[in-house]
Order: sequence, then structure tokens, then C-alpha cells
Amino acid sequence: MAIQNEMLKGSSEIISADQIKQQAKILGFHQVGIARVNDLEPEAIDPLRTWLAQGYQADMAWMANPKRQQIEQVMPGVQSVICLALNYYTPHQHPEGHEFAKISRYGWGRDYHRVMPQKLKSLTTWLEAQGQGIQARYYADTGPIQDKVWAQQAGIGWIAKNSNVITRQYGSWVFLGEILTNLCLTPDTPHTKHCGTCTRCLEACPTQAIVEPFVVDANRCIAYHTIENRAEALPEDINLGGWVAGCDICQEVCPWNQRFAQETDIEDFQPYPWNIAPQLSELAELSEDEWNRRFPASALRRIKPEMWRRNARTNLNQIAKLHG
Ligand code: B12
Ligand code: SF4
Ligand code: SF4
Repeated sequence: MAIQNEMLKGSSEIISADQIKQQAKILGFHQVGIARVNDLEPEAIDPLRTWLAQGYQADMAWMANPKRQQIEQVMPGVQSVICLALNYYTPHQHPEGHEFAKISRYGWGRDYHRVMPQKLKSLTTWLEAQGQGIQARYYADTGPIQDKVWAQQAGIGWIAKNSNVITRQYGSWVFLGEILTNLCLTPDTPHTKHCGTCTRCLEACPTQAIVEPFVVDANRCIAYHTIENRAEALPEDINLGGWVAGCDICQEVCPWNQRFAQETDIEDFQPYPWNIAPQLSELAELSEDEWNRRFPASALRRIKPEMWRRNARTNLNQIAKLHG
């Protein structure tokens, strides 16, 4: 049931969107915005349906979960989505040289699936304590929710041609999370798009995975193959270019990131030193024990030891073919 804020006037506290935003900032969130569920145009879901119909989800069958297309199925009675972002950028650079493996920035430091929920839990607990009947549930890439669609609707940033959400303050180096609530909160204005005529990311993608502006075909994306693809061998036509865990190319070339990226103040997102420039040859022989030692509390644990070895060996084979 929708809880209008006025209904809470009888209780000791009345909660407003501004108070929630203030609390989010106190907890260390870098950005916060609010979307009303009923304000989202039904057509906002169409690109997801088209994407699925075209098979661009590759083997990620879980992307077809119908809940992803209807947020009310995730939380009955949801009225508002509080969208939150955490900046994870650090000024370290990817290594140059064929002997090195490249790990994408999102995986350099402590797992955001651990860092973000801590803050989300605090905000959710605080919110629920503001009045009787307030319900709230939090997600950090942990539920069938279209994080980017809601972030754009809540004014956090825009879904760009490389398909990432770009914020004016931090570029696209932000993790997204949200709190679903039965409160009817004053919404923010959806973010306008600011890619303009730029096509740098489309041109820079080495595997032409951005098949048209805003649309990524996972079957062609290095991030998909290195993180999600569980097959024994990777497709021969996907040149990994040194990447073993995700890929940052379409973000590194983005002028918004080049101008507006700023170092995170979250210590947990500073890289574990061994993630910046590991040797391909070492990863090609990665043992179970070494995997446990290298990737504690890391988002990179999604990549199992045999996948690390496969990714590193695929790179080594591709380099050998290209450079003799
Ligand atoms: C599946 C998934 C992937 C897949 C597929 C990528 C993709 N683009 O869909 C793979 C494994 C490849 C992947 C890779 C990465 N991912 Co990912 N991924 C997700 C996940 C779970 C779902 C995304 C999704 O809904 N895809 C389905 C398609 C339909 O959606 P979409 O590409 O977003 O398409 C939208 C736009 O095209 C939009 N659209 C907007 N305007 C327009 C205009 C037109 C004309 C059209 C046609 C469409 C359109 O419509 C679609 C939405 O309906 C989200 C978490 C979540 N729960 O949302 C994280 C998420 C998107 N990933 C994230 C990250 C960090 C990455 C990587 C950067 C990691 C890395 N460094 O390797 C890469 C980036 C690759 C890329 N260029 O997209 C972050 C992005 C943060 C941000 N700032 O945007 C998210 C939000 C996780 C999080 N909570 O922080 N990812
Ligand atoms: S992550 Fe890499 S492979 Fe995937 S779309 Fe971006 S540049 Fe292309
Ligand atoms: S590189 Fe250009 S087109 Fe691509 S996301 Fe950035 S601004 Fe948009």
C-alpha cells in the first residue's frame, strides 16, 4: 500500500526526499536521486525486450527474468526508487606490454557487492525507523532490477552510447544501487542525454560489441567473455587485447571520463596492488589456493580459477599468433 508522507504527520517524524538525500550523503554516498515508479514510461522497458529478442544476453539466461521488466514484481507496493551511486575511480593506469594482464577498474579493490550493501543497509534501517509502516528493500546489482534505467530516471546520470550511466560529477566510474520503498517521495527530474554527436566508444570497441549507439551485444563483449562466459574455450574472433577480467576501453576513451573522473574517497576501492599489473603467464597457471589468496572479498571471485587460466591462456595464444 502506498504511504503518503502526510499519513506520517501524526507520527513523531515526517520524512522528506531532502532528508533522505541528506542521510545518504552522511553515509558516504556520492550521488542520490529519486524516481517515482508510476512516472517511468512503459516504453522504457522496450529496449530490454528487444535486446533479449535479439539474443544479446548470450548465456545470461537470468536476464530474461520477467521481474526485471516490472519492478512491482520485485517489491509489491513499491512507489519510489531511491537511486544511489558510489564513485570508484582511482588514478592508477592499466599496464602497457604484452606480458601483463589487464583487470578492469571495477574489480581492482574490495567487492562493491560488499561495500555498497553496508551503506544501503544503514540507510534502509534508518528510513524504516522514520515512521510506522515504512517498507524499504535495498539492492546493489543483487536483484532483477534495471539499475541504469532507474538511475537515469532519478537524475543520477544518463545511459550513454557505451551503455553505461555517466554522471556529470564522476563520469561513468560509479557503481549503482537502489532502495525500493512504499513511500511516495518527491521525484527528481530524469537526466537528459549528453553524448551529442560523439561516437568515440563505438569506434574504440575492439570487437564491435556496441552494435548501435546504446546497445551492447554481450556475445561480442570482452567483459562478458572474461567474466560471465563459463565455456571451456572462448570464441576465436574475440581478441581479448590483454584483458582477463572485464574491459574498460569504452569508458577510458569517453571524454566525460577524461574530464570529470575524480579519485574516490572510499579506501576500500583502492586497488589491491597485485591487481594492477599481474603477469599473464602467472594467471595462466593460477591454482585454487592462489585464487583464494589473490581475490579475497573481491568481485573478481565471479571468475573461477579455470576461467582465469582460460582467459590468460587465450591472451597468450592470441599474442603468439599476432607477434610470432
Ligand atoms: C548484464 C550486465 C552486463 C553484461 C551486459 C552489458 C550491457 N550493456 O547490458 C556484461 C557482462 C557485458 C556487462 C559488462 C559491464 N558491466 Co555490467 N551489468 C549488467 C547488469 C546485470 C544488467 C544490465 C542490463 O540491464 N542489460 C540489458 C540491456 C537491455 O540494457 P542496457 O545495455 O543497459 O541497455 C539499455 C540502454 O541501451 C537503454 N537505452 C537508453 N537509451 C537508449 C536509446 C536507444 C535508441 C536504444 C535502442 C536503447 C537505449 O535501453 C536499455 C535499457 O532498457 C547491470 C546491473 C543491473 N542489475 O542493472 C550491470 C551494470 C550495468 N554493469 C556495470 C559495469 C560496471 C559493467 C562494466 C563496466 C564492467 C567492466 N569494466 O568490464 C562492463 C561494461 C560493458 C558495457 N559497455 O556495457 C555497472 C554499470 C555502472 C554504470 N555507471 O553504468 C552495472 C549497472 C552494475 C552496477 N550496479 O553498478 N554487464
Ligand atoms: S567493455 Fe570492451 S568489449 Fe565491451 S563494449 Fe566496451 S569496449 Fe567493447
Ligand atoms: S565516448 Fe562519446 S558517445 Fe561514447 S559514451 Fe562517451 S560521450 Fe557518449
